[in-house]
Amino acid sequence: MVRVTGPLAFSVVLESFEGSTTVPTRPERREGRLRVAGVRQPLAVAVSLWPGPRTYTGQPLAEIHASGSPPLLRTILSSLLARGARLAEPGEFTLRAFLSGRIDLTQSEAVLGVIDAQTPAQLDAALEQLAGGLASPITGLRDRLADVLAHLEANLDFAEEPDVDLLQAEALASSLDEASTEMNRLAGRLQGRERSENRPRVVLVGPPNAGKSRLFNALLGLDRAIVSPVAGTTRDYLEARALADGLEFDLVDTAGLEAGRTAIETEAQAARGRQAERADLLLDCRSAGSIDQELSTDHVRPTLRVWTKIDLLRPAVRVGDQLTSASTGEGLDELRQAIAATLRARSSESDLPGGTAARCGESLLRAGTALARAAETLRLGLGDELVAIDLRQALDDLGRVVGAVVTDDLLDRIFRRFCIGK
Ligand SMILES: Nc1nc2c(ncn2[C@@H]2O[C@H](COP(=O)(O)OP(=O)(O)OP(=O)(O)O)[C@@H](O)[C@H]2O)c(=O)[nH]1
Ligand SMILES: [Mg+2]
Repeated sequence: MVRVTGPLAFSVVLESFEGSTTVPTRPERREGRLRVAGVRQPLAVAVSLWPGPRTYTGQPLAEIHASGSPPLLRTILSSLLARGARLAEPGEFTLRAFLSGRIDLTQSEAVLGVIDAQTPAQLDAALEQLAGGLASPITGLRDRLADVLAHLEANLDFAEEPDVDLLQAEALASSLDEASTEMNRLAGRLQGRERSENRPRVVLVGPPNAGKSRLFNALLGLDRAIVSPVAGTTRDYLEARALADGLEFDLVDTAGLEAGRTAIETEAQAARGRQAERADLLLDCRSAGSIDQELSTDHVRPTLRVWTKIDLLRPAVRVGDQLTSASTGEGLDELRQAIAATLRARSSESDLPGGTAARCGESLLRAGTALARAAETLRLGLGDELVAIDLRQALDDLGRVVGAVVTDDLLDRIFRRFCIGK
């Protein structure tokens, strides 16, 4: 299939089409033959034609469907090129969709998110963003802010009028505070999603000798980590890609939780702490085989409690506890299911395509700060001019998120990550 878009798309395609060559006014599919240089027989093809502006790019769009073979594709392409078409740049279709106002910048990135999605959860998140999940609250807020700003600026133009009165000021200040909180919340959703790889991280933690490394190996089905009866075997952390219920994630083994006595141990503990902080999910391992396992760690990250070595002793369990034995394999499938279910539940509420996260986090935070400052200025009665400055700043930052304010450099950075034809 070859796609052609642009003001001249129809004439370029229909020029050598043997069949109806009238310019369509509605979407149409036509069967016919295409004359191409270098092929003696005209090719049997189907041509689909969509007049603008209700197309992906906002411009007329044509598709040529032919039987697939690389030399045939090359021939069709070169005859289209000879007739005045040119090859699209990476992401150019989506760029045109953005430039014609069909989609906003967060939706353009969502297209990339859909293409790059590795898991159903990432696909869900990207599709939600494509449907305007991030853009609509921001666009709504920009509209409200623009109204407030217009109001303030009208007041400024009539200098003899008093500043916004006190009651009005308080109402306005609290709605700005609300908006500021909303922006910080959105920025929070973006945080931690900036890693270039979108795989979630699942980190094994727990006391020394709890059986973390052996569980790590068992979940991977490989002997990667060193396992031994000596407490404190694992020093550095180990990381490997794992799969649970169709969901890919990075599994991380860490040093047992204890106070470091030597420099190496202290470093191992620091590394464990850093890994735990970055985790999307912690597997807190306790050995069912030993009695001093009451160690409670109040984890900041979502956690599954995992009993290990249940072949040795059955522990008293609480709801949600996972029972496993790396030695008999018992409970491993259930643990995989639980990992996948937890990651899916979490990511559908917090995941956003990584590209958007990296680009917009800063702007949202800046907008949040500007709005909070504007509210403060209003309350202190420091004058409408100062409030207006902060509102303009916030509008600008929010405009960057949805692409109402863009620079060529930004467009280049986003769209060159696409492949050609998207
Ligand atoms: N019977 C039994 N033994 C286990 C099981 N899992 C681990 N072990 C044993 O428990 C000991 C400690 O296992 P490791 O996996 O090295 O423990 P760890 O938590 O990684 O320990 P550190 O790296 O020192 O923090 C080893 O002797 C393992 O063979 C299990 O499911 N059943
Ligand atoms: Mg270990």
